Amino acid sequence: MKKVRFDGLTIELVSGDIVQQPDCDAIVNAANAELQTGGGVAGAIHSASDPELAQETRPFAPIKPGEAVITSAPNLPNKYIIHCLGPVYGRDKPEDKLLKNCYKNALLLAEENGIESIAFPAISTGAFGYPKKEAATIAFQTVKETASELDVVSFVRFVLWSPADYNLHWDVLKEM
Ligand code: AR6
Repeated sequence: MKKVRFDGLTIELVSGDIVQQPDCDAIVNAANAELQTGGGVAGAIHSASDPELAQETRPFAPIKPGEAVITSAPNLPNKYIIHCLGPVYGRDKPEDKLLKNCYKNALLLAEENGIESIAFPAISTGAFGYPKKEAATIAFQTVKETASELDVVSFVRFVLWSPADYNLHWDVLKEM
């Protein structure tokens, strides 16, 4: 586990599973446009949750790349799930702006909902094919740029699936 402080925010990196972050008010889903279950993070969250989640997301769908919506977190230890649709690398353009919008919109939605602690997966870096180092740079830059707009949100965790992803993210963060 690694931690850095920035402008009143703690940014933490861990290796692990997004559905096992009981100490965070909200977890972020790397969703599909339909906000239904799928592979990777979306599959893990919908499986660990309840069919009620798919019912709660349905009225919001479809969402566009870069958008974020918030729901409750049935059967999970968190209060909220923030669902973000990342860009498909090579298809949804401009990818960097769309990925940035995901992180920014999720953080602002957290702020509006009184969320103090939030856990992100590495959005778009699985099925959507975003190169991990570039995605990590955008993720951290966006958190830093948005920090001045956040009073309530004070803790941002990145949950990286593999030790290799964790190491790559730490290399990027410490350079910044
Ligand atoms: N906890 C944390 N990270 C995870 C987990 C987990 N349980 N499982 C995978 N990862 P992805 P995307 C990592 O594919 O690229 C889905 O099918 C994974 O190694 O979940 O935004 C949806 O239905 C990768 O680094 O999200 C969408 O159609 C990162 O999380 C589509 O995939 C994101 O991988 C979204 O693709």
